Amino acid sequence: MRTLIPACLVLAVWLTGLAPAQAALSLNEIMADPASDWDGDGEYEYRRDEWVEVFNPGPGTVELGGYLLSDNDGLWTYGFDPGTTLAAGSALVVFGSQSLAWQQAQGMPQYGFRLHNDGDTVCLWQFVAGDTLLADTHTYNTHEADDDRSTGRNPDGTGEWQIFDALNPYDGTLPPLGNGLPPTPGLPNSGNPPVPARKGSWSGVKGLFR
Ligand SMILES: [Ca+2]
Ligand SMILES: [Ca+2]
Ligand SMILES: [Ca+2]
Repeated sequence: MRTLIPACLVLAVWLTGLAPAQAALSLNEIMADPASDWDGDGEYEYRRDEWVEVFNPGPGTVELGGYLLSDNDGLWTYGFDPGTTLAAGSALVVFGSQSLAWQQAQGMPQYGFRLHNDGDTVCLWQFVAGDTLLADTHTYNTHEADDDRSTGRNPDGTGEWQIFDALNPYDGTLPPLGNGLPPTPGLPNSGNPPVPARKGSWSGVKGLFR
């Protein structure tokens, strides 16, 4: 577990000779440049409040043991607990604070997700039957990683990547474009109403789902 890996796409080609495997779990939403207390620990911190969300598109429940996240520089950033399950149509968020705690428990250097604000790649791996498969990967651009903008799939799990920019609208022309929807850590990305405020807090966004 302590072994560093090369850039994930290179390793994926080496391991499988293929593009990302057809897996039961997808990367679904990424908050690379948080400006709010997203993990709810009472304070903003640029590493602890980053987050990565995965989604199970179905049809069955997925056992998350054996799935790991890495960054593109060769560092494992989080391993899902064996025995954890995710129902079809459900999303699960992992905050930077959880990544730091997991790395500490593994005796690894504690960098968290290291989601660079000038663009980066996130990789989702699956260990299965002695093989390491790249389940999903997403490379985002600088404009996707600005204060409290997330980048995510719409529809969930299988859709194209868009910017969820309700808290910090993107009015440029580079793809992907903003969709005016709020970031939704731990909740499906689709089907939530646009948020009119230009800048807001996560507590304000959460209020929309009560
Ligand atoms: Ca926080
Ligand atoms: Ca960041
Ligand atoms: Ca979401």
